[in-house]
Amino acid sequence: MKSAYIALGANLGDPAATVRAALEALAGLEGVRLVQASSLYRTAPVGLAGQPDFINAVAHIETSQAPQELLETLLGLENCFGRVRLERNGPRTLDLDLLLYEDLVLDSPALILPHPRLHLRAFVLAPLAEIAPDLAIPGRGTVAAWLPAVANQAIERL
Ligand code: PH2
Ligand code: MG
Ligand code: MG
Repeated sequence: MKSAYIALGANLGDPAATVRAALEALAGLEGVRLVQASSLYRTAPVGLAGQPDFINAVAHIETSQAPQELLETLLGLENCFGRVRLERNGPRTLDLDLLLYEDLVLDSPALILPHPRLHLRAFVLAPLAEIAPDLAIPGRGTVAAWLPAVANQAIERL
């Protein structure tokens, strides 16, 4: 089994209920074991203003799925939750991003690991720091070391 971290985000419908349901759905996936989930966080939108606040969380899983396979599984789950892609960074019922897969560094058209913006976003770093502060982001240092860099971003633990 390989260790991976997934970011969950939602800001349409009942986002907290969606994120909780998505965590359960993750745990029920073939070849996936949910190791730990962070608390839920209410976060201000990053990248595109004028949309509802997000609910964000991070999950640590163990999986027998390969990275590309896992990515497709996550996109399938987004679709199950009614994801419609209209504009970049725009509102969504559910976003599932693969943040880290073991200590893999990958730059392919479909998948970049570690997630290229994970160390710049409080809505990812804060929940990740809750469950894995000492985790290394390949090429960047630990999660905890990056937290001060995002201290100005609005985020509230529920
Ligand atoms: N996701 C984005 C863009 N902006 N902002 C917050 N607060 N939370 C998100 O999950 C988020 C975002 C693109 O995936
Ligand atoms: Mg995203
Ligand atoms: Mg995404």
